[in-house]
Amino acid sequence: MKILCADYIVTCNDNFDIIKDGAICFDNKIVQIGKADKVIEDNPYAKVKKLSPNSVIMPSLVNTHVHLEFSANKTTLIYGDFVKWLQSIISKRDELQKNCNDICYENAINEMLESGILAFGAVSSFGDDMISCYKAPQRVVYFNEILGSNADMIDEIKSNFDKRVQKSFEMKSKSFIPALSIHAPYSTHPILANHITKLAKKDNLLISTHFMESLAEREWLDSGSGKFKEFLNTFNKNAKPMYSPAKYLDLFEECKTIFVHANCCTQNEYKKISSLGSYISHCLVSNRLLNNPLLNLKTVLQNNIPLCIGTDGLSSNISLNIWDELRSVLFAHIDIDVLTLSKYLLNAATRNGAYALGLEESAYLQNGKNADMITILLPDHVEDLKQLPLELILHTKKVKSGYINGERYV
Ligand code: MCF
Ligand code: FE
Repeated sequence: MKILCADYIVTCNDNFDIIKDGAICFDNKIVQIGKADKVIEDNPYAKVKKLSPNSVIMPSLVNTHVHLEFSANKTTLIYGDFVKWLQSIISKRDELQKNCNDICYENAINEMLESGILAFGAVSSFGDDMISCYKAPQRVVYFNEILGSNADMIDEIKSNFDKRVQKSFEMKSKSFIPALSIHAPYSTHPILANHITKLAKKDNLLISTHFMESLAEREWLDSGSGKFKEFLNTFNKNAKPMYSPAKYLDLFEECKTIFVHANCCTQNEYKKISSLGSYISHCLVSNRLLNNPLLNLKTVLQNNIPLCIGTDGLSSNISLNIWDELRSVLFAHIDIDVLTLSKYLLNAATRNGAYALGLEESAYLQNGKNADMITILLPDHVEDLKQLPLELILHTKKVKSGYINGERYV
């Protein structure tokens, strides 16, 4: 057993307790957490490590939405317009896919690891990233993605998808958890979407889906018009929306779902997302680059929808470091008090993300939970503990160490 002592422990538990001069005693689970003197006294045989002054211990960070397969993108894709970006990813995806080799995947996974992301949800379009995700030190929820609207292609898409899912199940382990993704309502035929929800219910699998990300998607699903009409007409002259937004949401009844983006929802849609017990993954930098509206956080809060954080892929971000994302989120939502928002965001990036990915045992720091945690060194002393969440978001770039199941990986 080991004991780590730090000036501050941010537990992210139900009360958001912060322990000053605290310690955690752990093996693969947390054995005891509390004031350092007491923890050391109660566990005389444990090996004690005192972290440098101004250190913080907190739960592992969770990136609930990333696409590793597009990690080779730097300046290839077109930003500034969602539909133009979609067109560019369709025309460039082969090139991007070819340019992301094992080292490219490893770099992306490492960037996340060094920032303290010890669990992530990866959406995989082709299965190329499966082995890298399997080998990653982090806990990975691997969302096999399905998409396609052409009725003639359904059998082929399904059989290709089923093979990928099966492969991911062969690799299933404690830290590699297969799951499913329906790309979006504008891109996925109801037969394919139903295939996924049926499978999810049968095997109790998580689902991730992009939903209501752009005004173009809103207009298309509401009235079959707008930029999406022009775009989808290039594939099918008679393209029509395949769902109303309400019908799409109905698909997820009895499923454990993460709605990614959800920044263009109506009040009724937020109510429905809330009643489904689903999560919203907020990918703010991606939304900004693709010129999509800012998520209304107050409305999400009012509807009691748990928010989690996603970086999205390097296809619509410049960084997979979750602290970069958190700083952007903090600076963008100017309608919420900065201290309140900082606390809310730490919860979103830790416990909510863990719950969203089905990793309840790693959600926060408490006796009996997994010893999944990170340590951070702040540049100076923080007098008022109310400031601590904000200071963490402002100053952290890389973590000092990261433990998964009590084993050190950073
Ligand atoms: O979250 C962003 C924007 N919204 C939709 N899709 C994606 C995002 N990042 C990557 N994607 C992928 C998606 O998984 O882009 C492709 C899909 O494979 C677009 S559809 C050909
Ligand atoms: Fe995405």
